[in-house]
Amino acid sequence: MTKTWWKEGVVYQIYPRSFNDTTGNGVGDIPGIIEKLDYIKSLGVDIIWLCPVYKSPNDDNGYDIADYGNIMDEFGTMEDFDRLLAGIHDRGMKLIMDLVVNHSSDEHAWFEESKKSKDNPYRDYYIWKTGVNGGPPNDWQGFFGGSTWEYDENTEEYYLHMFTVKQPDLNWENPKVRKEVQDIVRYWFEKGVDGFRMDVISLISKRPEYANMISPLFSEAVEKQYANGPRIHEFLQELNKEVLSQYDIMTVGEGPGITLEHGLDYVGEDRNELNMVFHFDHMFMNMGDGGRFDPLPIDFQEFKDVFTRWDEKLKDKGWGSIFLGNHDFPRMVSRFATDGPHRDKAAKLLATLLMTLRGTPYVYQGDEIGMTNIHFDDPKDYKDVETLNWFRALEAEGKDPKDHLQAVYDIGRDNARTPIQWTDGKNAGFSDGEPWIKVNPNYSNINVEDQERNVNSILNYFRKVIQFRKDHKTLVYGDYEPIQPNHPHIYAYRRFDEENEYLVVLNFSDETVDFDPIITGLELLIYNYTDATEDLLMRPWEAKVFRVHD
Ligand code: ISL
Repeated sequence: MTKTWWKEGVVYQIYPRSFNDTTGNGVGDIPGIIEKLDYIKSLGVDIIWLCPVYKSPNDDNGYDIADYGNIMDEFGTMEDFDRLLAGIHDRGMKLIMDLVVNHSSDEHAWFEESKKSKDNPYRDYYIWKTGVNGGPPNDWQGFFGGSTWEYDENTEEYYLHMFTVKQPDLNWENPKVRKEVQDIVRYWFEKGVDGFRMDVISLISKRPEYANMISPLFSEAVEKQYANGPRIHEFLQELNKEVLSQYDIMTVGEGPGITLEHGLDYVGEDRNELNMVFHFDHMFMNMGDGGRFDPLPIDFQEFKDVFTRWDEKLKDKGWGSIFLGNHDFPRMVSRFATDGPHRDKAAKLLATLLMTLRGTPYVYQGDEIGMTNIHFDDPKDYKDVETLNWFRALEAEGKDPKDHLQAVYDIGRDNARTPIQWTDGKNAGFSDGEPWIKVNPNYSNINVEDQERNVNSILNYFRKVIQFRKDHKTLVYGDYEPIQPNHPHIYAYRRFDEENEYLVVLNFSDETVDFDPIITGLELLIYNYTDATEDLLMRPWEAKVFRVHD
C-alpha cells in the first residue's frame, strides 16, 4: 500500500457560516477562520476542508455557486482568502476546497444565458427537456422533496434540478462544461490549494433515457438511477488526466448512491479517479420508508458492520474516509452515542473510534468539544432549505410542522449548523451581532474556553488521541480485525502490522460490561476515564486502547 500525506493526515471540516464572525453581521467569515488558525493547529489536524466560500445567493448556504472564481461578500474578499491559505501553509497544514459542479446557482452567468433562448450558446450547459402530457418530463423526486423539474415559461421547457430550483444541474455530456470544470479546478490549484472535496460527484453522469423512478424508495432510486451513471468514470478519469494528476493534491468525492459494490470503481488505486469517497452507508442507515424525516433508531450491529465491510472492500487497493457527521447530519455525539449524562465520555469514545479506524479521519467543527443537537421550539428558527421544504410539504398536507419537530430534532441538518461555542459570553463568542441561526443554549456549559482550562476536557482528549494516531502509524496503515463482532454493546477490534498490535475496546452503552477479548499481554495506552485500569470491566461509554505484547 502506498503511503501519502492524505492517508496520514487528519482533516478538520469548517462550515464558515457558523465558525467565527468578525464583522458583527451574524455570519462567520474568512477573517474569523484566520483568527482561529492557531486553535485549529493546536488540535493536531493537518488538513482543513473548507465548505463553499464562493459567490452565492445562499439558497443552500453556498452549495449554489454563482461565480466559481470569487469569494462570497459575506465571507470576505479574495485577499482574505489568500491570507487564509498562506496562514494555513505557514502552519504546515493544507487546505482543501469544496467543488460543487453537479449544479451551479441559477444566478450563475451560464444559467442566465442558458435560459434566454433555445439557441443560446450556453443552452446546453444545463439539462433542458420538453414536458410530457402537459407535465414534467418524468416523475423524479428531488433530494429536498418535490419534482426535479422546473418549467421555464420563456422557452417552454423544463430544466433539471436534483436539489433546489435555484440549483440547476450542469450538463456534463457537453464537453464545454467539462472544460469549464477543469479550468476552475486548475485555477484553485494554481493558487496553491491542496485538493477538493467534490460535492455529489456521483450524480454528474445522467442516464440519458430519463425514465420514471424505478422505485418509490428514494435510496434505491439514488443508487440505481440518479447516481453512478454510464459515463461517471469516464468523466472522472478525464478530470484526473487533465488536471488532478498534474498536482500533489487530494480528492474526496461525496457520494450519495455509492455503495460497497461501486466503491473501488471510484477509489481503486489503478483507476485514476479519486483518492477517497464519503459513502453514506452509516449516515443513512436509519432512514425509514418515509425517507430522511422518518428516522429509525440506530442499529448498533449494522453500524459496526458498515465499517468492517468497507475496510474489507478497500484494504488492498483503495482508501477510505472515516467520519461520523458533517454539515448535513446531526451531531455525532447526539446521534451515534448520547448527549445525556454520559456525553463527556461518549464524545471521547467517538473520538477514539475516529482516530483508530483505517482511513482518513474527518473531524467536523464543534465535535471536538462535544457539541450537541439543537431543539428549537419554533419552526421559524430553522434555516436549512431541506427542513423548510419539508415543513412546506407538511403544510400542504394540512399538517402543522410544530407537531413534527421530533424528526427534525433527530435528523435535521441545522443540528450541525448552530454557531461554534467559543465562550460562555454573548452569542457564545461567535458574533457581536445577531447570529444567522440561533446559538445552542447549552453554550454556557459546552464551550472552547472552558475546555481549554480543563486538562480532562473533550477538547484535550481530541488533541491527545489525534497525536496518538500520528505517533502510531499502525493505526493508519495496519490491518483491522473486529473482535466478537456480534457483541450487543461493545465495538472492539485489533489494528496490527508486522511490528505492532493494538486492541481498541469501546462500550457503546449506558451499562457496565465485562468484556473478555481472549487476548493477553495488554498494556493500556489511551482511555477516556481518568481512573481507568487495565481490566476490561467497561463502564458506560468507556473507551480503552491497549498495546498488545507477544
Ligand atoms: O443531506 C442530504 C439530504 O437528505 C444528503 O442527501 C445531501 O443532500 C447529499 O449528501 C448532498 O449533499 C451535498 O450537496 C447538497 C448540499 O445541500 C449539501 O450541503 C452538500 O453536502 C447540494 O449541493
